Amino acid sequence: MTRIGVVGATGAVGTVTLGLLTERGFENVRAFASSRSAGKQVPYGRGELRVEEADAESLGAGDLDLCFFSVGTDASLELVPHAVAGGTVCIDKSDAFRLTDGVPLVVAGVNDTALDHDEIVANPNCSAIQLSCVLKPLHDAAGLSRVRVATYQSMSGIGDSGIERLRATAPAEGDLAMDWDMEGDEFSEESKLRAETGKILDLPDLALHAQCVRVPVLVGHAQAIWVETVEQLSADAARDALAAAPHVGLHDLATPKDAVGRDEVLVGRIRPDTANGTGLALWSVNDNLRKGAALNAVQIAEALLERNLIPA
Ligand code: 2RA
Repeated sequence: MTRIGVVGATGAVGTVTLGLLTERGFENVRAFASSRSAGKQVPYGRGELRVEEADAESLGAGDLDLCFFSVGTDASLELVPHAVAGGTVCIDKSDAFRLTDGVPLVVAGVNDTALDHDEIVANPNCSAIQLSCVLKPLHDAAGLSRVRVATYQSMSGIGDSGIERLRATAPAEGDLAMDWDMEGDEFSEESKLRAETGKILDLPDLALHAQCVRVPVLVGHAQAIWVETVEQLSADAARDALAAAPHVGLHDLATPKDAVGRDEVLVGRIRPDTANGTGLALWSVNDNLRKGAALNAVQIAEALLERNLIPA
């Protein structure tokens, strides 16, 4: 039975990860978190797990086959190498290793073939997961030449602090925000979206421009997407390609609420781009805590199991 650790078990993504592992019947699961949360109990199945402190000793002990890390970049940089040294395959949800050469950056259903690794597998940024699920079938159908995307990202993308902040805000006081670090002319989120999507789709030179905004919504990221393709792609052909794609659901006029608790990336409003005779415009929404984070990580684990890269 696969011995699994969930590190960051008390946070928003860790909580969803535990729920998904319960639903899928994983039985040998341990919960880890920082010293602040060690000793707490978290629900698991019909019972509870006692949260253990995540440190070099506990994670490096060699008694875990697989570990999910839903902690920040610094904590991942510190802790993941200890787990790897103990022989544990680590699925890391921070951006610590995503662009590291040799570390697969995987969206289940999009580039599972990259899973040839037995140490670290990186889970992409929630926005890159959502976008890749939409772009992959379009690329397979007609070849992508240019992509523009405007994001509307929910407060849970920040983590627990974002959720608490929105809950404490009166509805009439909600505002847009741009809360990412600047990297030159862009937010780090915008350059991540280009670099990670390029790595996932194996299109390192993909021309992609992103404009990211935070919206006062609790869960569910939305994206307005404009694509140009090498070969002409009609809206009907794009709709057919998306309907056949894994982890994508067609849904016109979907709002973040429609996506909450759902596994698929919802896509609709597929239409010609009136500003560009050869392009298409689309709209997508996704539960950023599920396919955008925890669900994708659990699907990576299932793909590792299928490939016998971790013990069943
Ligand atoms: C955000 N993509 O929403 C990030 C979260 N991981 O800011």
